[in-house]
Amino acid sequence: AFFGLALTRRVTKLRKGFWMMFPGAALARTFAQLGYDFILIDCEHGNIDDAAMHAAVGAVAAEGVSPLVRIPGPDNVHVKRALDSGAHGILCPNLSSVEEARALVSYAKFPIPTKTVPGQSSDTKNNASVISRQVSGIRGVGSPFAPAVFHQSLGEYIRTANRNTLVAAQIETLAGLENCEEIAKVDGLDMLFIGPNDLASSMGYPALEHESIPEVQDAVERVLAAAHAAGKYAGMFCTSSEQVRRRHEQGFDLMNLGGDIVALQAWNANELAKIEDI
Ligand code: 3PY
Repeated sequence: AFFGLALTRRVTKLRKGFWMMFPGAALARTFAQLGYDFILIDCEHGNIDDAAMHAAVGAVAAEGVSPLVRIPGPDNVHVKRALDSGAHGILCPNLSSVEEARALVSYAKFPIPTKTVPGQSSDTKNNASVISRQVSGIRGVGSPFAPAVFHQSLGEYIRTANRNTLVAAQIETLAGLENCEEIAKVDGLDMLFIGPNDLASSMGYPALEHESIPEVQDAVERVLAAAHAAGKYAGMFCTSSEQVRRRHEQGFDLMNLGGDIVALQAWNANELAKIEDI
C-alpha cells in the first residue's frame, strides 16, 4: 500500500509511473494500460491544455490507474482546475517556502464543516467528523467532473476528497532546498518530489548533468531524508529504468520511468540508426 493513502477503491499504491507531455485521451489510455501505477499529466511544460487535461485524467482513471497533474505553478486556479478534472493528486513545481506549501494545501482541500445542519443528527452523511482529522482549506465546490471520475456523488466526493487526493510539492530551487525540512512538516502536504534538472540549475550547475554532481546528489539525499523524517513520501524524477531502480533502492517512494517524448525520441533514434545506410 502507498503509505495507506486510499486514492480510489481500486488504486492502492503509487510507485512507478509515466510522464505525459503530449495531449490525447487515446495516448493516455495506452500508457495507463502498460502497467504503471500513475500517469503524470504535465501541464507545466507539457503541451496539455485544460480540455486535454480533462480528457487524459478521465482516460487514465478509467483504467484503474491514478492520474496526477503537474500544475503550471502554485496558483489557486491551477489547483482547482486540476482537482476538478478528477485528478487523484497534484504536483506543484517550484515550491520554495512554508508559506507557499500552506497555501498550496489550502487550495487543494475543501473547507471542513464546523457546524451540523439544523435538524440532522451528527452521524448523518453531512457529518463533519468524517474528515475532521483532515486539513481544512478553501477549495471551491462545484465540479461535477471529479465526482464522476471517482464514481461518487458530489456529496460523497466532497466528504472524501481531502483524504483521497495527493498534494505533492516539487523541491527544485535553492530556496526550496534550504526550507525542505520545514516544508515537509506542513500538514496536508503528502510528498516532496525532486526536480533534479531545475535543482541543479538553481544550484548553479548545468541542469542535465545533475546525476554526476556530488553536491546535487547530497541535496537529493537531504530532501529524501526531510520527507521521511516528517512522515511524508519522497518522489524523484527519473529518465530510465536504471535510475528508477537506484532511486527505489535509495528509499524513494515514487518515480517516473521517463516520459512520452523521451521514449519516442529514444525508440526512433535507436531504430533509425539501424537503417542509416538506406
Ligand atoms: C526537473 O528535473 O527539474 C523537473 O522538474 C522534471 O521535469
